[in-house]
Amino acid sequence: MQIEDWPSAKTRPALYRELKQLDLIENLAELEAFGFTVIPPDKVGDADFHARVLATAHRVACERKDCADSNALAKSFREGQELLRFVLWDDPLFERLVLNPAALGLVQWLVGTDCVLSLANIWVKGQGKARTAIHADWAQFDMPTMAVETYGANFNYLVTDYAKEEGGLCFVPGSHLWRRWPSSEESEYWAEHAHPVEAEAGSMIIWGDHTWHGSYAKTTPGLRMMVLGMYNRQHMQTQEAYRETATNEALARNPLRFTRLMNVYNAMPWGKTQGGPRPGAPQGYLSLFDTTPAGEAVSVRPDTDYHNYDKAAGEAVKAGMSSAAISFPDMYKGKG
Ligand SMILES: O=C(O)CCC(=O)C(=O)O
Repeated sequence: MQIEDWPSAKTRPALYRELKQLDLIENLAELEAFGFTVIPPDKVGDADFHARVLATAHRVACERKDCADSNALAKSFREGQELLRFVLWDDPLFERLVLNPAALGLVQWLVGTDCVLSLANIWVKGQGKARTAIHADWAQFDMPTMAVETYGANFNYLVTDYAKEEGGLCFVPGSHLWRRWPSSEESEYWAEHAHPVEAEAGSMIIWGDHTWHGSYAKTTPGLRMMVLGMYNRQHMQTQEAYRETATNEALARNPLRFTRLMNVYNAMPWGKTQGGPRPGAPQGYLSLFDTTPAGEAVSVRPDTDYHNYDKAAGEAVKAGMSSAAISFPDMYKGKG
């Protein structure tokens, strides 16, 4: 059928058309049916891109762990695993990775076209018994029943090949429909019965925060390595401090979608003076294919004096609210 820009569907038609252009409709169906999907390397990037991610991930991990090379890294990770946190600013290649059209497109299907980046990590695991228990990424621990919508979504970019014996990721297919965390007994059961992902390096695995998953132990020598990106809905606290650490230079060299990922135009929190939308905020659907650097059109959040009441700004707010009723955006039209 013809996918039109139906206002009731907000930005979904535009996103759907681009996912179709990327030949990802089957992946989208897998996400809906089973709660996870694997994007093959050729839909993620070319050989040069994959070679650069491999080299960069190894370099950054070796630098963090003071290892001369990957052999030394593998030795230091025997019987261990670690998430190397907050790698986004360690190399501009990670900026490319979090904007990868295929991954970001499917993530946006799960958490909206205005989602923000929550974390970017390199996850390293060595040979041994280390594994991750079966869990869901739903992190609203005071809300044990999950909302219909996912609040978070992940990609794992595989730096090394994945299989059960390689210590790869595993899923409980269909569990995203149960909308609850596993009990400890269920987690124990599925630790031995979850489906292991078999995929080659350069693939990206995508799933939302409802899906039960974990990983197996790596019984073979060497390293299991991946780059993990997690995205959240805009109202949530991110796991890593992107809004606070993004620079104007980083915004300028990237397309507008990166500015939105950094959440620097979110008006909240307010102090005594109510903040409004800041001019220059990226509007509407932002294409997955846009690579035009944003330049000086955007900027990071200015320093704010939260304790000062700005009388003129207050008068403007008062004037804007002086009509008979305070109005709210129409939930069923326009952006979303
Ligand atoms: O690879 C693993 O051990 C688990 C990965 C995981 O839980 C995640 O990326 O959210």
